[in-house]
Amino acid sequence: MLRIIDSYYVKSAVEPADYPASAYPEFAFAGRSNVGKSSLINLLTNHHGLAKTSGTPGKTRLLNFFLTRYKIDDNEESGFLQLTDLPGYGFAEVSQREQEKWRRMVNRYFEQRSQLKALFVLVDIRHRADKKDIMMLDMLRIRKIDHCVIATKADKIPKTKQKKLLADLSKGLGLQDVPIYAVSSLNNTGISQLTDFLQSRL
Ligand SMILES: Nc1nc2c(ncn2[C@@H]2O[C@H](COP(=O)(O)OP(=O)(O)O)[C@@H](O)[C@H]2O)c(=O)[nH]1
Ligand SMILES: [Mg+2]
Repeated sequence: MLRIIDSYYVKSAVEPADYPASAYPEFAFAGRSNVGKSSLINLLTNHHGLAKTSGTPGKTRLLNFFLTRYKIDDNEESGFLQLTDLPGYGFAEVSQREQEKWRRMVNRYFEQRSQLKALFVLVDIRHRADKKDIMMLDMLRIRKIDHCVIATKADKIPKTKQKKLLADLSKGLGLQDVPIYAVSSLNNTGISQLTDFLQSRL
């Protein structure tokens, strides 16, 4: 099992020229504002407060880069990987111009970040498949960027109902061979599915 044993915030950037130069395998987190991206990064890195979590929506408008060191238990293997917190999307009050800025920033990141291995697309397990998430997934499909979907806040739904909700979400989002996992950052459940996914893409 892969475990992240060290992590730190490197920098925030908008322009490719300002991205960190390191070429370690990189994984990015995308999703609506407030879906739980920062909480998940904190849990995954076991580093409380690494990515800021807040109830205030839409505050992060930058790409936030984190460097981490991982260890793989079974074989003493260790190495570095980068995690990137993408700016959240989907707030109604955000202007057309802001949305266009977001799209340009993220498209450039997908185009230029050659060390990008895969994306985690986060959706709230309680919500139906959403236009903005489908748009995000379309961007990934078109660019052939590997990804999985994480249904967050699974603690809000009884275990017995999760399977059906995941199947509905998968269908609604048009996932074909893309896995979807239920995760709770609050209760620390489902995280091993994420670390297994990461490990398989290193
Ligand atoms: N119940 C529950 N709340 C969560 C979970 N993950 C995040 N939250 C809450 O959702 C809000 C937004 O989380 P945050 O990580 O900042 O979302 P971000 O905007 O996507 O980075 C915060 O109030 C978190 O405490 C979870 O797994 N379960
Ligand atoms: Mg955040």
